[in-house]
Amino acid sequence: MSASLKSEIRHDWTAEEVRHLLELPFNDLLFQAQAVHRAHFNPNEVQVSTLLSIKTGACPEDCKYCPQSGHYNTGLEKEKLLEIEKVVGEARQARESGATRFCMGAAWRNPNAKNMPYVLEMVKQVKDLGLETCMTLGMLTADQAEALAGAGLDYYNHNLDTSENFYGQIITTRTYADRLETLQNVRDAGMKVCCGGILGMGESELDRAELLCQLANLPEHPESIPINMLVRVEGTPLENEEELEPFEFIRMIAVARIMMPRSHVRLSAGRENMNEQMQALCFFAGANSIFYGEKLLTTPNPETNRDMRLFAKLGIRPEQRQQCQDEDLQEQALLQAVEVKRREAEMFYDAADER
Ligand code: SAM
Ligand code: DTB
Ligand code: SF4
Repeated sequence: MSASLKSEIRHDWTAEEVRHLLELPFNDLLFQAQAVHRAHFNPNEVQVSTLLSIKTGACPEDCKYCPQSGHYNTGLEKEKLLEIEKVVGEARQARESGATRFCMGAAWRNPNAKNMPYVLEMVKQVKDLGLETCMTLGMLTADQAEALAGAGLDYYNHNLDTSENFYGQIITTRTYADRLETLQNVRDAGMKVCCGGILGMGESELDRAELLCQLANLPEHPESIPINMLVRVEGTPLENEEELEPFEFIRMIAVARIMMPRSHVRLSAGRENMNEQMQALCFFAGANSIFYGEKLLTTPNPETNRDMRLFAKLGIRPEQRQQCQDEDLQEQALLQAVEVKRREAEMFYDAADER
């Protein structure tokens, strides 16, 4: 792979350039994305994260896509903040199934002073299991970000979701600037940033190009970029939104890969409605992370056995986490467990089971 492909990290993208990439002939775009991907990553490895909703429903924000907003009646049963032991138990199970990162999400506008000690303790105990930790709790002050970093939180997820222009049509209870401020607080506290968006909310191609520009023109590229396909949930204002053309989704993955070559691009929500061929094309376009586990936060995700079967069919292995040497032994045990699961999936591979 040429050195120039490997070294180009840019923060000066224009929407016109991004639209040009989005509109390339499909094969040219995928070829370019795969070349960039191979210059930076092992193309046969995918990082696996598991999600848990630690506080479900009754959110004061009005995000039109979200089943957890208290503004809409989606029939979701709201829950209080989960107990620490319950969260740690779920994290242990996720580790045993082969996840390397555990992401905890709360339906909050922001965490309050009463909640903070609990979430900090969750971070410490989940980290002690040898997992990478990620949280998504809404807006953070600089002090809250510092406290989470101090507890050992590796990643903070806070999505820009769409372009600045389209944002006001999706959310009215906070601004794009609020979002950017939290991202800055997370960076200043020294945590890794997980930030991406949702496609299929009725946005234009220009909105999608502008979202990618916003992400790539941040002072540092987010280490993790979740690209979510809208999960259309009954009761939300977007329940009847027209489905996004699947090739447009794959194109966005490919362009994200080209623009942010060292970041993990996550094929995020929406996999439940994607067939295996579509997911394989997303991996070819440069997606190298997934949410793994039968539930996202409140909506279904593919069964773990199905994912392992897909990995086996594609010759993909779960990526090892980056770590220091004294964690190697724990990691080896974990990888062995994943390999056993993968072999089992291979043995029980059912050629008729195609979706
Ligand atoms: N309340 C926090 C926040 O909004 O930052 C954290 C939880 S929120 C559920 C995390 C992300 O999930 C949102 O930013 C959005 O990108 C994604 N999300 C929520 N509902 C979704 C849906 N129906 N389809 C796809 N992605 C969704
Ligand atoms: C992200 O970008 N997607 C995840 C995670 N970050 C927190 C959440 C997807 C939620 C999908 C709808 C639900 O299950 O409630
Ligand atoms: Fe609340 Fe987050 Fe859902 Fe918006 S996306 S309603 S902030 S849980």
